[in-house]
Amino acid sequence: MTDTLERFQQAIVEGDADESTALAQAIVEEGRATPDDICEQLSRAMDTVGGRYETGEYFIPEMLRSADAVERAMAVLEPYLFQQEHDQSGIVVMGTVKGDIHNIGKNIIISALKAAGYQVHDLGVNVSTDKFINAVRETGADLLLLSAFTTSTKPALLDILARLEEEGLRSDIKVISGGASHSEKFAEEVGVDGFATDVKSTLAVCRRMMEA
Ligand code: B12
Repeated sequence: MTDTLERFQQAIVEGDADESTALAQAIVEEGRATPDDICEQLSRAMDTVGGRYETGEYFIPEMLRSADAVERAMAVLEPYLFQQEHDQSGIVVMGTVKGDIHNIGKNIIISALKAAGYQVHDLGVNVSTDKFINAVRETGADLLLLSAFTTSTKPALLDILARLEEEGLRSDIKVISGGASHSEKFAEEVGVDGFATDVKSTLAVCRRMMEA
């Protein structure tokens, strides 16, 4: 890992948005770190933050400061991380499910999908089942991507799948889920078509589902 990347990770853990943004600029100027390296460091930093929250060293305000440090840095990093391709790959509806307000991972996936040529409809966070169903119907989406970061979101995911079935939409769309605290077992229990853990695996599963 380069020294700049290491300091970048540290700035996020410390919730120093000025420093993380300046270091993001330095990373872009140096041009040495690969997009995968950067995404990995960013996730590691947030894992450290989550770990400190679990042990009682950090509280909500510290998590929010770190989230802000990522968001501001992402504004600088986005064009470097995700090079624009121009082909139309498919229509995606994406949002964080009801009861959940985490959005960093969702926003990163959306940037990557847009750069890969998908038309993405971002419904935001704490999205109700009705809003997902309406968006799927109105956009004629090929893929529905559901972010769920806390394990208590299981009923919300099950509700969305049940409603897709009830409304006769389930066979027309592939449903993919992901997010922190989300395991393959969890995804299987919910009954989605696909699951992924990071940018690379998400793009791969989307491509596979589009070809199916
Ligand atoms: C930052 C943070 C917050 C911030 C969120 C700010 C924001 N703007 O998003 C705030 C402070 C608001 C917050 C609140 C809470 N949080 Co919180 N939070 C985190 C933390 C530290 C980082 C999340 C993050 O941004 N990670 C970095 C990104 C890049 O990774 P990611 O989100 O996993 O996304 C990647 C992949 O998952 C994937 N992905 C994401 N979405 C999707 C979707 C699809 C379809 C696919 C295929 C892939 C995919 O790709 C992304 C890019 O690689 C995590 C710990 C952690 N290690 O993740 C806890 C964590 C998720 N939070 C947790 C908890 C408990 C809470 C609270 C309940 C705390 C409380 N007592 O109030 C509340 C819940 C609020 C709510 N109703 O949602 C727990 C969840 C535990 C569980 N098992 O359910 C965690 C795991 C912390 C912990 N270790 O205890 N949190």
